[in-house]
Amino acid sequence: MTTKSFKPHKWSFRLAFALAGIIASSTPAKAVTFNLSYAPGTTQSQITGVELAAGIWSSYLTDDVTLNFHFAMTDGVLPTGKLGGATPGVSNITYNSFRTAAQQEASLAGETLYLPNYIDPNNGSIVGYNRLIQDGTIQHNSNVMLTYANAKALGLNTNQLNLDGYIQLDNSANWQYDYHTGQIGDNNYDFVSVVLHEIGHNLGFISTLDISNGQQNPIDASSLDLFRYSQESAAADAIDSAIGGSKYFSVDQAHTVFTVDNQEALFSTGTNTSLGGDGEQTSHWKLNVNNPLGIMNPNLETGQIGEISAFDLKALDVIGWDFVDSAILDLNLLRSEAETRATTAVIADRLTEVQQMMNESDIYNTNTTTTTTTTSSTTSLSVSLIDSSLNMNLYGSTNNNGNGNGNGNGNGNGWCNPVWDPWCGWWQEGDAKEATSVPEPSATMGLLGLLGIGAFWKRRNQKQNH
Ligand SMILES: [Ca+2]
Ligand SMILES: [Ca+2]
Ligand SMILES: [Zn+2]
Repeated sequence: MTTKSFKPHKWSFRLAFALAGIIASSTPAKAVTFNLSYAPGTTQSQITGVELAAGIWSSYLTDDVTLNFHFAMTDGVLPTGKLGGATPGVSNITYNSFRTAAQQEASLAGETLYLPNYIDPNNGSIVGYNRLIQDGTIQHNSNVMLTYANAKALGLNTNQLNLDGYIQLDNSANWQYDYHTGQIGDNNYDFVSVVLHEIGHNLGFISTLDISNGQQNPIDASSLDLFRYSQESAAADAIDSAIGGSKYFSVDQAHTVFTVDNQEALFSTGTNTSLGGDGEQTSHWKLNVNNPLGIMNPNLETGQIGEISAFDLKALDVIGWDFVDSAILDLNLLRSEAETRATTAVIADRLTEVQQMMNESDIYNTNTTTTTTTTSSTTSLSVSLIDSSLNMNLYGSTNNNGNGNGNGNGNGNGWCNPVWDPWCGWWQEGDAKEATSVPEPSATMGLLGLLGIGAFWKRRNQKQNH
């Protein structure tokens, strides 16, 4: 009797196990693979959180690519009030390369992709795109900025070994690691939500407008910026690359605002409030505290959980990603898979590679792009390149480089030198629910370094007066 009852039990257990392997697969047949490494000191809960966030993105994105991201918890490195930062590798490619690849992908998917065009009046060929810039004029551009990951999604980056991006979260925030339960305490920040957000930037949800900050010769638009319009720019048959105003996401060449359930996809309009920016980096949806447009909302509240939305997915779709919009997330399964992967996670110090990636990118040093440079910016180009090669030590430097001005970064561990490297990355900031619901301006290190703490407080007061 004992053997008889034992055998079928063992058999059915095996069958159940085998079936589980088939039907409970949490990722689509084709999915993005994340190849993650972690700085020494990252805890197992944190690694599991990052792996869960990666697993969630893999549940949506079906591109057959492997992304190499490095993760670190940092102390006093991010600008004050920022929960996390993304530093993607970024490359500058011709608009025609991007356009050809993106159109090809869209047609394979049976979709129509509307991209802005600037047609050469002499021969009728598409040579770039028109953009409305800060001074109200139209500029013709023939290059575009893509994150390394974005380029991979389009088959334009075949480098399998290099780092594609760096993510850091602030070690001092009151983190909680319970995304899978949906329960985050009123005084805690959800760790996984912020990682999802920073991965989003690395995937290509970036804007270069904050870097240009309204200057006369703005650096080339990012792929996402190609879908940023205003009524004014639409009338001029151009994308809108100015700070301030009202900017919307359009996937039909400016005719309509992309909308889901009557909610309009609007973008944040810039950290430079003196130019009319709303105080948030342009690489985000418009801030909506209680009803965010998606994971790329600029802020996260305590107790809040961020989710990838149809808005986020559409934005990634048009810049080159393929996705399944019907993904049903089994968070408990994804979480257990993440726990398993976390036990064999790669722990490594890769800051030299991070720095190399930044050096090779076309944005982390000023004016290294192929756009026309003026005499004065050529001067700063040579200065910044010298700085890069000789003493741009972003991590663990004991030299504050004149940044010890009380803005929270004068700790000898500078994230970025605001004088030579005005652009350091994209942030997500945290807002405590019990505090004012008006967000603090997400000023960049560059602005803080150049304008000083006085300007910071002034702008903050302006915000609160609204
Ligand atoms: Ca796509
Ligand atoms: Ca793709
Ligand atoms: Zn962000």
